Amino acid sequence: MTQLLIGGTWRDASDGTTREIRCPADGRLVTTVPEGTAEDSVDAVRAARDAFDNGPWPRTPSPERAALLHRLADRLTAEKEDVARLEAMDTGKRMVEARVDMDDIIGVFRHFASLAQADAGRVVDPGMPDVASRIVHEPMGVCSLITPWNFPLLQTSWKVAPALAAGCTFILKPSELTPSTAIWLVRTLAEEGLPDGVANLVLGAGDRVGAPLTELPEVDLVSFTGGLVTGRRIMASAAPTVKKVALELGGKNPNIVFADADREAALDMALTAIFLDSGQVCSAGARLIVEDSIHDEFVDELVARAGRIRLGGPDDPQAETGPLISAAHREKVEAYVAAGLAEGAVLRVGGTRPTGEGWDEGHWFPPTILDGCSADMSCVQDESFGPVLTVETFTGDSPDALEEAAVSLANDTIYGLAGAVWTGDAGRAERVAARLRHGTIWINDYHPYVPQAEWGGFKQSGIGRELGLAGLEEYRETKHVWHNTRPGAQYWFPSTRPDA
Ligand code: TXE
Repeated sequence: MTQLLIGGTWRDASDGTTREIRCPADGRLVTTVPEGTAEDSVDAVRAARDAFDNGPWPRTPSPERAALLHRLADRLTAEKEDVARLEAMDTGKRMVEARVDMDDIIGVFRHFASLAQADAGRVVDPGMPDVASRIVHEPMGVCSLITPWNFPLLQTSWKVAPALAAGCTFILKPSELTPSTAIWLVRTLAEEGLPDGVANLVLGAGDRVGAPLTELPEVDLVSFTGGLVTGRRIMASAAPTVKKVALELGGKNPNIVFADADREAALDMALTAIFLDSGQVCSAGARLIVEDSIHDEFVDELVARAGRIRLGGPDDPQAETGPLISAAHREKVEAYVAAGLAEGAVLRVGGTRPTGEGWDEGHWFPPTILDGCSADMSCVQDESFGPVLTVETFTGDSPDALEEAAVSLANDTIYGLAGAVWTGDAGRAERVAARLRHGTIWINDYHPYVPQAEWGGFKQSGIGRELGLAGLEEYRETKHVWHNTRPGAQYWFPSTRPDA
């Protein structure tokens, strides 16, 4: 079933428009889906509102909500290969990576199932004998969940799992480029007994279907993962009705390597940091900030290894990373590289798309390294979201000055999602980690995350946190209940006394 799901009914777009989904690796037709309209979004919001106000889900006991999340995780475990294939076809990523994503998603659903009963509230001591006072957490309400194309089902699970655990209803709008696993998800939730109207699915481009999801007063929360420019627009459109907004807007993440680091580990992970999933990762280590004394040796080896990374599609057993998501995105990455070169960066490897048979049908771009960069260049400040690494160096005439130089480069960005520091000196590692203004810091590692730990950005990388316990709290309202157990008139206005 490839349709919209609104209030428990599967249907086509109200104006009958459809969109072809093509695999970014080779252009093959994957599926055809409805391209929704603003009218469809309005209907979906109303359905979610009705399910929240009048339906059973917000009042379903938390163990039952947890059980449903576990059943979803069971279904994904059983259907892992099929769902991974849907993801690989929509994104062009290798099956190997899509399978890893599925394992992560199963973990996310189980994590929020385990939290559904967590932190139910607390008793407050009001300091008065005849008052019972308590804090309770209630579901936030109707949530618009807007997700991107790089890890489609994974990023969706970071929103859907806590929304359901908390007792919310939602409208899910996946990226128009990668809708297939979102369709699987809402269908499977319905099959597992989620009441009608709790999970609604609207497909389509943001400028067609987005406005009602971010503007209508019936929506209580908008949770968005995507680009900074779209994030700003969504925040502005949610402002007039004072919705809660949760935003994850990517980053320009520093990867600091001191000369005393384990050289082989730092080299290997510098490659993974930026070239995993062809750089289409919000936490990609796109800025290598390397101590000047090891720059030449370190970057020469990095360039040699980057040039050996093999590109290939979902089923290519030799492939080590996949294509970019779309022709438009590749053009953006190419323009970003061109701007870097115009500003004086030195191209060390990559930089031009492969051409010829087997390449022309896909959106390929090779691992690329721009050396000789400085913090005032646009290629160092702007997110490319592609396989492009910029290299900066730091030096200092004392250990403190060295650390200061590294930290000040790493914090010289409007973003603040993630970053890493590589050093053999544990004290230095902790000092630098403490000063980095980023939401996740890896010490002598890059990229691992677990659903138990919060994820999100400082500065313009976003607002709020996903995963961890905070990732559940985003979907809950806090209410104070005050119960006077011995009520009596107090006559604040003396003239209103009956005997006055
Ligand atoms: O993302 P958009 P795009 C960054 C990356 C990339 C840039 C643009 O730098 O190059 O963003 O990518 C929906 N109302 N990231 O254009 O526009 C859209 O349909 C409501 C970082 O693909 O942010 C999709 O579902 N929704 C990132 C989602 O927003 C709207 C992941 C993301 O699309 C909308 C992806 C509107 N007005 C890109 N306009 C990360 N943080 O990981 C668009 N959308």
